[in-house]
Amino acid sequence: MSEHGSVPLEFVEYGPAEMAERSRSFYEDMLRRRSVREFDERPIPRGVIERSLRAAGTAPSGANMQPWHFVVVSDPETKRRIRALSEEAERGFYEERASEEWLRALEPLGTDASKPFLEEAPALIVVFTENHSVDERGEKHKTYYPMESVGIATGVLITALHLSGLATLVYTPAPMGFLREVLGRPDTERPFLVLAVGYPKEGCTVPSVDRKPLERIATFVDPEGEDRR
Ligand code: IYR
Repeated sequence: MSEHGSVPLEFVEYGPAEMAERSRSFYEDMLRRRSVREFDERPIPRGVIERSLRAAGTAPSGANMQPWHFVVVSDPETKRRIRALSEEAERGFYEERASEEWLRALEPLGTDASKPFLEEAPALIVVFTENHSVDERGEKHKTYYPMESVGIATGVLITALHLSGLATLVYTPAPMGFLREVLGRPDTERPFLVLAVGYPKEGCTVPSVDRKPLERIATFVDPEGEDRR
């Protein structure tokens, strides 16, 4: 027995038919998730955001350090500042730093330096990575694999919001150090990305894109002669 204690695992096993149905239904739900760049200004339920953040906080993390912090911004003045500083960073990107190849890759998305969604979306969730975590006693601990951990937690967050009926956009201004100053976060944290959240604007359109087929995104190394299930 570990000196740190353990508890029985709560695990739900489904029969094969229910398992297949659950995975099919989840996949169909996820197929409808799209990055939305035009938001309705209607407010969104705070409880849904809080539960989605709790869900994100269940993500696995290096040495269980849970190296994430989420700042939920609905204050119009703070959103306005984030928009102004983001657009300034984007002008530098689109007019100077971006390579021709990068700009070509972005063409189908139709993006430019203008970021109205940062004010229109009722909430911006700014995700921070903790390079050090501070525990309840105020003691500092190094975190492990913080990027991987926060990436996984953000995936859970996006999924939770989508399945609750809200749209999101992952937004990464470059450089984004200003987010730490604007939101008063400590220097043990680094901004990871901004997640704009809300209802899509009426009549909203999204780029027509397709998803790579399974054969291109996955390889199965099966024993020879094994039946596929
Ligand atoms: N940050 C810029 C550029 C941009 C970069 C990638 I990679 C995208 O997938 C989309 C946009 C912008 O947001 O316009």
